[in-house]
Amino acid sequence: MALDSIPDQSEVETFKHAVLTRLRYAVGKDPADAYDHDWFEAVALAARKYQVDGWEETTRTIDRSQRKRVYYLSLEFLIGRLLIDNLSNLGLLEVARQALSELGVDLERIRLLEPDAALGNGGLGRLAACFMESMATLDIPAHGYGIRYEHGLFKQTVADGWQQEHTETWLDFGNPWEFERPECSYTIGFGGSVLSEDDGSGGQRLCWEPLERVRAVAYDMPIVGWRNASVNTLRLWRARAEETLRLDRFNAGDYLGAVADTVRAESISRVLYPADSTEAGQELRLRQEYFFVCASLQDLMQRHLGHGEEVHSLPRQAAIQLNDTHPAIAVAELMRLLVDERGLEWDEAWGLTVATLSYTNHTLLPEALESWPVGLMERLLPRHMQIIYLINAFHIDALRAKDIHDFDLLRAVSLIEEGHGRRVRMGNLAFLGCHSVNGVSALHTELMRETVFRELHRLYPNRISNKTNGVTFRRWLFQANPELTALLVDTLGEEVLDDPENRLRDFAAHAEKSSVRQRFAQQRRNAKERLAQLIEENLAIRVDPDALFDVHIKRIHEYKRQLLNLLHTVALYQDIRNDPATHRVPRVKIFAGKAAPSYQQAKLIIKLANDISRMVNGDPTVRGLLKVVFIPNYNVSLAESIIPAADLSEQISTAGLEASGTSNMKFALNGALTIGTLDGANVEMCERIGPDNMFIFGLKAQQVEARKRAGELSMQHEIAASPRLEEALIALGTGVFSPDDPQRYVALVDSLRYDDRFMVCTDFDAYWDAQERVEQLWQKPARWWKASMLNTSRVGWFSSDRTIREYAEEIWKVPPGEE
Ligand code: 26V
Repeated sequence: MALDSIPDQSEVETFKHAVLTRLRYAVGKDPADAYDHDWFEAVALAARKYQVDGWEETTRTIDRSQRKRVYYLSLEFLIGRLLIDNLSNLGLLEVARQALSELGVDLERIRLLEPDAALGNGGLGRLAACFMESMATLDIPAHGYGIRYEHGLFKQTVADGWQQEHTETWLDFGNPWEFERPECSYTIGFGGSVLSEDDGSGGQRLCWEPLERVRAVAYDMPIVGWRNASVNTLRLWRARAEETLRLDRFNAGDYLGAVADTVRAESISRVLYPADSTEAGQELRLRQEYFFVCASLQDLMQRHLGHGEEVHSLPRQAAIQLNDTHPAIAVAELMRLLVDERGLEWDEAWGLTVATLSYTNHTLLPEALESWPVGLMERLLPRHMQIIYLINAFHIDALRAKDIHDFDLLRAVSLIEEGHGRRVRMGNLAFLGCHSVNGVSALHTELMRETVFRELHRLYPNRISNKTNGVTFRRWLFQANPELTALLVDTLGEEVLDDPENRLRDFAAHAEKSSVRQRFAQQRRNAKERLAQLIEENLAIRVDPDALFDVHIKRIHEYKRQLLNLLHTVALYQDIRNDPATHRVPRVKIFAGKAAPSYQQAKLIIKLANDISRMVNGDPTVRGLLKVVFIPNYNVSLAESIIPAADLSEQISTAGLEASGTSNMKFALNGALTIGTLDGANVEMCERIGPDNMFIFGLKAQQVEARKRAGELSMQHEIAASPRLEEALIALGTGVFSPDDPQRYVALVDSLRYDDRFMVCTDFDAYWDAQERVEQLWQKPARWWKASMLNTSRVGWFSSDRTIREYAEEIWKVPPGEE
């Protein structure tokens, strides 16, 4: 069925009945008194019924077939809203729309009442959510495991230009998609000591006696694949105290003390860590990591053994993927389960562990690589620390046995970082304990081999492979952009919905037809009008939908170079002021993104965007030519509104630093042209889309490295050679955009002049020139729209279905089901 085809009336009646029954018996409301939110809940519960039917079937089929299962362990799942996702994958979208309209309810209105589930920070968490959907679509028996945070990523508001953080409360009205499973819970230990006990056959066995115990309770969310393929499970753990109320203390009048243990235990699943990882040095973060790993391994082991399998067949029946190093403690935990609890010999346990686990790396930035102080590990996870020492000793001994004595090499591959304060390197632990280690784009994988894992790669040359990221087209094209989807269906046939990876290619031929180009341009125009409306409602700023929408949306990080874009904005502003007559391309610069609460420089960048916005938008000389907006509270839903409305996608990280990027793919899929560096997946996008249909600029990764090696990098030379850049820096540094506090950007400008770790000044002129090329092409609409359509047509390969097929075949050895 096409997305907008006319639904069968009997299905509509059935759905209507399902909604009304749930409204009455689950929500407890009569249609006459129901609020919009009551309707939302009733519709979600009705949709859930269809999910559950498929869920039971999937579970039965997998149990019967004894197929190998995939376990995706991730501290983050950035899910977003699920109503349209679920209805659409169930093939019920139009049925629901019609049923509700016959009940006098507007699906468009109630869908906005669903909170945006933000159990993740950015790309890594969103990738996990796309993967879950693709695995269900491809009939791969998979479980996602994570934490059911009570509070997701903070809500961002902007007050006087500064980011403010507010607690996110997605569970306030309950979560209609989840099933609490109180019967499925496990004990998680912390602290205590390691005892040696008799193993019953004359030997000794080490046994961990934790001091503190917390319960992990399962909450399941069904994940339904496209066309109702499989329904898999996302199992999220909630921390509960073993004993919720200490009655003795309560009766003695100590009301706080009575619940103190509960508060401590339950804090583990209270809130998502908002830094992409720098400040995650806290003990609580390590507790979160171990908590969900321990619960997940117990759970999957119980399933494995429950099916009559024995422990030795684990790698044949289970593939466990570690999403970054956050779950890397799984290496030590699985060893502990096998050796201490099941009595296996070390070597055998090690073989099983390595064969079962695999690890994905998502960043090479040194400050983002996880390591834990040995002291903290010893206190919180004493047995794991011993196991890590043992792994390290066996590993180093094996190297010495191979006559490898090079001190620098041994130091580099050790699990323990010696220095001021010894630390456990989680990246090295994951590398050694997994049979497969992968990067997320070709360039990133190459850099993994050359930098962070250089020495380990020399020792294990077959371990690292590449799996370039992808995105689910169901959410990022069909749901986010129904109008473009309808155009694709009209021109390419319905098959495009089932096989966009291949079918989209045929859209290229249509790029030659002016009638199709016009329709393509029209759907963009409509999306831009809707975004303009959203901007006006939120910010009281009017933008012209005919202007070029130049969009930079992602987490705020220095390496992502929002500053480069802002400097361009300032230079463009000054250029227009100097000579408004020569400027012919009206532009709207659109920014959105959150800064980690403790990342001062990122917060200052947000303030700068807002300062520039206020100044530029209030200046009548540039009116009609330049507008700047910062849209607060970037999240999945906002991305779904912005991306279809973008003409230009900003992917301008310092080359070598963005592991992949995934919004780059979403933009191109929706036909935005990319202005970008040869970084992350941009490189592979360029190979497929063609350099004529993108605006590539700037230093390449190797050039960035060469410049860094050259040392003593003063930017004076670049700045002196670029009067435009100099002028922009002077304007910032002298308070032109911050008259209330002229000093505000002095330090920031100095860091660009004298340090410029991210090569903003170096790349400035090249970026300026690339932006000029953008304007030239924009002034030739036929060529612009052709390039835009070619983007949509040529990005099929960046589907997460393709990525998942590669993981399944090459890492997990799980064949996809019947598609
Ligand atoms: C963490 C940190 C923490 C310290 C400051 C700098 C910094 C920069 C990045 C990160 C991200 C950690 C992991 C992560 O989210 N990586 C993202 O993963 C995406 C999915 O593979 C990928 O597309 C993004 O390029 C990558 O940044």
